[in-house]
Amino acid sequence: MKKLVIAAALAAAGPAALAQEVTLRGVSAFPEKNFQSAGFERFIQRVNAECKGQVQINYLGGGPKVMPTLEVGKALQSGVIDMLNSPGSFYTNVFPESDALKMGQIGIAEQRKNGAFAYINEIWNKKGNMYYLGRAVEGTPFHVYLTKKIDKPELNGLRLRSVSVYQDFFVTSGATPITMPPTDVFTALERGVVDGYGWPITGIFDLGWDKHTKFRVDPGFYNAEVSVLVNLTKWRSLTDAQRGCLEKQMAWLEAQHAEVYGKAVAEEIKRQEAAGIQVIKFEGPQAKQWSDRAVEAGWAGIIKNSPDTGPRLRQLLSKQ
Ligand code: 173
Repeated sequence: MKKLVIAAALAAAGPAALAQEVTLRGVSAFPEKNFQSAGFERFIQRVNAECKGQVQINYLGGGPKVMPTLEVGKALQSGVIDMLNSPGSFYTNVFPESDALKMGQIGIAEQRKNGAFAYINEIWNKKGNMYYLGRAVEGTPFHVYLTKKIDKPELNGLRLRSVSVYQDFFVTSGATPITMPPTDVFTALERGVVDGYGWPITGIFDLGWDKHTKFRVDPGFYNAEVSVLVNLTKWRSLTDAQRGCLEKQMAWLEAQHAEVYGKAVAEEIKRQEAAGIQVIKFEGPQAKQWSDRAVEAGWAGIIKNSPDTGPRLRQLLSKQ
């Protein structure tokens, strides 16, 4: 009798109600609990609380402990994992314009309104088999951090830890970029293999780099981007209700960005100062030269590698 009642109730509710709870395997490209993983980790907690019975995320952890940093995009594209927290700069080996997300002069809320978000998804779907679910870090500019002093906005003769984010800007400024994932930077600094590195304003304490950092160059440039992506095949296999629940929790996360990251930037600036990191601050025309060069070099690189999508990405991600 009981069985019959349940069967009738399910039949009445339609096929969606019969869908099983789905568990997604999620990975962060950054080590667990690092600044750049924290937004994603809050999102996971929220999904696992709010989407019970529909969809859950099994967090496999983050950083090279789980998989090589610069292989995360391939793992998502092929479906080895279902969900990824990563900047576009870590998966340019899937499609090079992934790096363009760092150039956003408008926030994710605006990108969702002006067509940028839809265009990003068109590219990410087609070239990466990825669904771009939303942004996990924004509002934190990148900076150059150094072990040696510079007195003009040039980087001649310096060897700097890099990834694609900084590549064109560093080369145009005269530096020699040395590509390495975040978890190799400490040893490279310790051994004097590099004279500095690129990194956002937030997070240098997570991996102990403050111990080997003497200077930060201001102003910062770009807008550090870390986003949550879902394997597209997996995304399409979910029900509307499951997708809707994930979208809803992402909206919840993004709504906190202004407050969370505004506060974090202010705190990190103070913490760097307290740690004795000196600021090399370019002002006036020198600051403009530095910032303009970053933007021009950044877009030139993206448009050269992706002439089909680069110009439209530039238009959609720039302040009008
Ligand atoms: O490794 C990096 O410097 C990088 O690409 C990045 C991007 C976003 C946030 C932090 C680091």
